[in-house]
Amino acid sequence: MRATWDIFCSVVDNYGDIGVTWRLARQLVAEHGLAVRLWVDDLGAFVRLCPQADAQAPRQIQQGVEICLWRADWQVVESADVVIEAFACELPAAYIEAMAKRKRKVLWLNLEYLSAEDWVEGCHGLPSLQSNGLSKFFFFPGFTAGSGGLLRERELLTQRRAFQADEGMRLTFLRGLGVEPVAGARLISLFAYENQALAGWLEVLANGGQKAQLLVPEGRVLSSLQAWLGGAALQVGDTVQRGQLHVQVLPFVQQDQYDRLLWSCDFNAVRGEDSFVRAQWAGRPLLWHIYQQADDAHLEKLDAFLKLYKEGLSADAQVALTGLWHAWNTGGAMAQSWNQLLQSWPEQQAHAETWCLQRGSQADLAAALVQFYLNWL
Ligand code: TRH
Repeated sequence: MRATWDIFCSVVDNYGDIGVTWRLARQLVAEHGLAVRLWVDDLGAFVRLCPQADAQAPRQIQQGVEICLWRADWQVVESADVVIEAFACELPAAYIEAMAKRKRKVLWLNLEYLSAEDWVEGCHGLPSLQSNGLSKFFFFPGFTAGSGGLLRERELLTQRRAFQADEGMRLTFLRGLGVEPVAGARLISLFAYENQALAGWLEVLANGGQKAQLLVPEGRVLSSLQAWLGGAALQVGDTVQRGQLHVQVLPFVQQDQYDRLLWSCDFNAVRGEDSFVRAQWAGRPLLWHIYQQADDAHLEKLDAFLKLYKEGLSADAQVALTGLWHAWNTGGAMAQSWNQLLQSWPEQQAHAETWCLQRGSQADLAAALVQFYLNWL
């Protein structure tokens, strides 16, 4: 009998929680043949990622995954063989009871947030004994072999390479989004939170030596873009030009389409967790707007990633990258480090591909979870 998996997702804010769990659930079904239920407490957020879904349905099947509304008034259900609480969300007490009572033992995992910090390897896979006698294991995604790895579908890098090698495919895709590439322009995607550093970057792009075409999916950064541009509120489909800079507002697309957008661009500004990983799989230079935490804890996470990512870059390229990422995440001045980055552009491009290939040679997160379960049995 195939193993059953329950994934619990509480949507805190934004799309990272549901983005990660939806991607994981689909992969467990498609590549590992598992029976997966995804419990989500905010179907509205889910519908944004999966527009064909029904925001009212308590249960529905989408791409082989059973999507279940996680209601506050929990109705007792039998627990699965493997239970994942994503990002330390709190499971319903009655469900935990059902796990403890189940004849066949249950693997209980807490899937943590992604971090490149050193301590991750030491904590990955550790059990914690709960008061009801069950053990909960901490599963840490990460960038190194000693971590739980990164979400990466089996054919992703092959598909990405085929797409990038075929200019026709790229053009068809972009035109499908209503984007007509501007001749000679550097194509940039922008997905970020509200960001004070944006104005400085837009300024340097507008006054740059090369044209830049900025594609901005609908979302929080539009308010910062709007502030710089002035004028009427931005809408999907709007295009604006300032000097060398051409800006276009795109719709929020499905995850697979967003991947293709990242693959199509020369440079990707991404945020949070999932888009950050997807930009790495695009094999193109990137800029990360990290999710802000109390006491600036996120800046340590940012530096931990930079420390790993910078390995193998020349000193100048490292300085440019660090300067740019710090400015972006602290509301600093972007112009100098952007211009420095342009000076090391071919190196940054080659490095992004190398980084992607290195990470791509490690086990992916879904496979690592399945292996963890098999070892535990
Ligand atoms: O939305 P986010 O800011 O999510 C964040 C982070 O995960 C953060 O760590 C977490 O603490 C917080 O949520 C609660 O960024 P992220 O992780 O990139 O998730 C966005 C998802 O949206 C991702 O799966 C990609 C997807 N996406 C689309 O499907 N279409 C689009 O057009 C765009 C721009 C994104």
